Amino acid sequence: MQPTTETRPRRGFFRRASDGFTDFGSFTLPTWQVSADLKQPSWLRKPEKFTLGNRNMQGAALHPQTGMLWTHEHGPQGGDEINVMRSGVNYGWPVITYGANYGIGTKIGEGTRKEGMAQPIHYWVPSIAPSGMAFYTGERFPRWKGDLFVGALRDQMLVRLKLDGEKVAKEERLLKGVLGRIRDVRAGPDGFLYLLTDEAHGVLARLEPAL
Ligand SMILES: [Ca+2]
Repeated sequence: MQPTTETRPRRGFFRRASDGFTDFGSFTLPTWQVSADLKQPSWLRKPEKFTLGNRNMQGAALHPQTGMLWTHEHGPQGGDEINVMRSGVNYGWPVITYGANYGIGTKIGEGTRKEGMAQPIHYWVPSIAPSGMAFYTGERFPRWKGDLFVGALRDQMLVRLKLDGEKVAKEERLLKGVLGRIRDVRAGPDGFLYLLTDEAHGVLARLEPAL
């Protein structure tokens, strides 16, 4: 199976993100980072392979307290997800998903749940097209401390997720349609949030608290 040579990316073209057999949709580490005593299921035939069943990651950030790698990925038509990466875990694609086939909306795989495959800690139906991801640990927005921020392309907004451990306790949608397609979000060392838009005349915006 050969990866496509299509050079103009567009949502929905890359249908074979993972088929469970090739390296598409797996998350790999350089071999020097892999501990020899990691308990790995049989599908991890290659020592550098860390996870399976990831579809199309568009954002990642390390949790400021736990150090765990949090990621999000685009679903097909619905089913964008947030996951926490753990060695040896199968995150489901293309066997389970909350999305559907593009255009026709028919079912993909076997449904939304299966034993031995991880559920996302959060998902969006319909898709918001998440892009960029940052934990906020600054002092400028005291009520946002510890929250996870995710940009959105399709829905042109900034999503604030209030967390309770590895659960999403609350979702707030900010700046909808104000700046455009938000490609990246970062928390600056100055405590402000910075947003990058994906537009012909894109902007780098600094989010400051109102006085
Ligand atoms: Ca999944």
